[in-house]
Amino acid sequence: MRPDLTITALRVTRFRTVTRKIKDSDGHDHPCDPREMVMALLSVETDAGVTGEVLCPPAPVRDELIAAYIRPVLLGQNPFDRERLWQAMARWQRGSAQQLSDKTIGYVDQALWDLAGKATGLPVWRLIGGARDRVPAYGSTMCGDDIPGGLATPDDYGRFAQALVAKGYTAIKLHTWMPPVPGAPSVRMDLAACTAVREATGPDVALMLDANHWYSRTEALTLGRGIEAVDYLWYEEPMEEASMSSYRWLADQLAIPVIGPESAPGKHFTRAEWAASGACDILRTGVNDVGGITPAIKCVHLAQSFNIEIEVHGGGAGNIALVGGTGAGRYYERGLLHPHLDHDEVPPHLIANVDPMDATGYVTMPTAPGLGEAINHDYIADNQV
Ligand code: LLH
Ligand code: MG
Repeated sequence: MRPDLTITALRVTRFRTVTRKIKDSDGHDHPCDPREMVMALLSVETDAGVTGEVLCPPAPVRDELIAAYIRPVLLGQNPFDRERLWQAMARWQRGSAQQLSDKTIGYVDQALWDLAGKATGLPVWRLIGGARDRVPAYGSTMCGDDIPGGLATPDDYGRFAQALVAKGYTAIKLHTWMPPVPGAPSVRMDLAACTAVREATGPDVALMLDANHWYSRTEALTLGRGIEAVDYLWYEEPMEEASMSSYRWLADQLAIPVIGPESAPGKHFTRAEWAASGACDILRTGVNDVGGITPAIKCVHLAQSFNIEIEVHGGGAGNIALVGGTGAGRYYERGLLHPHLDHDEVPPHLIANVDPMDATGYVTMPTAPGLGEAINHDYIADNQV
């Protein structure tokens, strides 16, 4: 491998693919009949013929952003200088009046990590640090709905939890009902679902709750005390995360670990504030939340330095590399799952999924160089938009 590769081009390929998920008016995913959607493949090309790639939604890699902010930073540079390039992109965010989002720089960063892995012949999790080659997964449900046989009642959650345990999951996280689902949110319904799942799984399955993100302090406290009583492992995002003092108020009163922040902006800086102020008992990061793998590693090292546990939000190749590379998290978040969906169904733009789980509930780190995403390039070429 040459140590002096040069980035020669950035390419965004938009393509049609098929999905079985649809967002409601608040942005939560639910199942639907197969439908067409557009995705993007961001490619970072080099003079050595090695290309870094990441799959992403089209909006964060739209042409005007790539032309104005990303090409000027990356072209002609050494792709191994990920830290320097990430800092240059992050500084430009302020100058761009926030046009350049954490999502955009996060996808570029993941493509650079993929490139480094492919250039060195190493999977990214090993390049990061090779902390572990497999990780237990938790089944992370979709948010509640009003779909018959879906996640419409506490009993639906109980039945689905039993099905997940039968598949091998040793841990399950509920996302309960959130607006615009009729009747949502409801502390009473959330508690009923959490209790139904505990009764359905028995005492040995680890259970977590990610509730409506808009409860008041007192509602969040009532719900937290309720799930403490049925032995839940952690309590996630029941309130607006911009209100850090609300989380400190909550964490001070509950025995169950409060986890966060997930959706709050501010990268590793925000995570440092939460750790320092006692707003959470377990930190949270995610490569698509904090601006890529590079800052997500900083979050993990921050948590380790404070002796605070940290969990990684969301699945996908970048997050797998982070949990494998750093050892962050008791679990890998596998989802979002629903009784009407098969998480293991391979979409047409892939040859295989990146996170197959074995019967004991473990996901094994990919062995292919780079992020390990098995991209079906022929399909993408045939379905360009
Ligand atoms: O509100 C939602 O749709 C979910 O909470 C979603 O954001 C999910 O990714 C999550 O929070 N996982 O932990
Ligand atoms: Mg969450």
